[in-house]
Amino acid sequence: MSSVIKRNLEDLTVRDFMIPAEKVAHVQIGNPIEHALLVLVESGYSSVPVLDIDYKYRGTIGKTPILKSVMGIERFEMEILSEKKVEDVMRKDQPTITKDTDFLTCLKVVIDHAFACVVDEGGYFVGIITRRAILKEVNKSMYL
Ligand code: 2BA
Repeated sequence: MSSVIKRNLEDLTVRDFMIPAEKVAHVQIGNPIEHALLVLVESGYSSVPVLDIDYKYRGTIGKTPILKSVMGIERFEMEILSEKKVEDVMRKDQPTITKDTDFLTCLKVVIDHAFACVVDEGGYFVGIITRRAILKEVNKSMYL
C-alpha cells in the first residue's frame, strides 16, 4: 500500500462510514426466536444485532444458529420457535467498537466478521460498520 493511500485511510474513524442505528435491523433480547427469524427473513440479512429494552447492545443473532436450535433428529421442531428466546441462541462473543475506532482496526475486525456493532461509553447501540463499507473506502483510496 502506498504511503498516500495509507495516510488517507488512517485519517478515517468509524463515524465516517458507520450505518446509524435507525437504519439497522435489530431484534430484542426477550423476544421468541420466531420473531428474530421473521426479522432476518424479511430484512434479508443473515445476522443482526440484539438489543435490550434500553437500546443497549447485547449480542448478535443469525439464521443458522436459530435453525440449528430447532433441528430434531428427523425434522425441524418448529414449535420450539415460540418457546426459545433470543437470549438462548444469540452470540455474545462478537467484538464491538466505538465511533472513534480507527480504520485499520475496523479493517482487521471485518476480516473475520461481516459486521461489527458500534457502542457508546454507556454500552448503548449507535450503529454498525459493515465489510461492504470498509471495502468501499479501500476502493476509493485506490483512486486518489
Ligand atoms: P449478510 O446478511 O450476510 O450480507 C452480506 C452482504 O450481502 C452485505 O454485506 C450486502 O452487501 C449484501 N446484502 C445482504 N442483504 C442485503 C439487503 N437486504 N440489502 C442490501 N444488501 C444486502 P455488508 O453490507 O457488508 O453487510 C455485512 C453484514 O452486516 C450483513 O451480512 C448483515 O449481517 C449485517 N448488516 C448489514 N446492513 C445491515 C442493516 N441495515 N441492518 C442489520 N444488519 C445489517
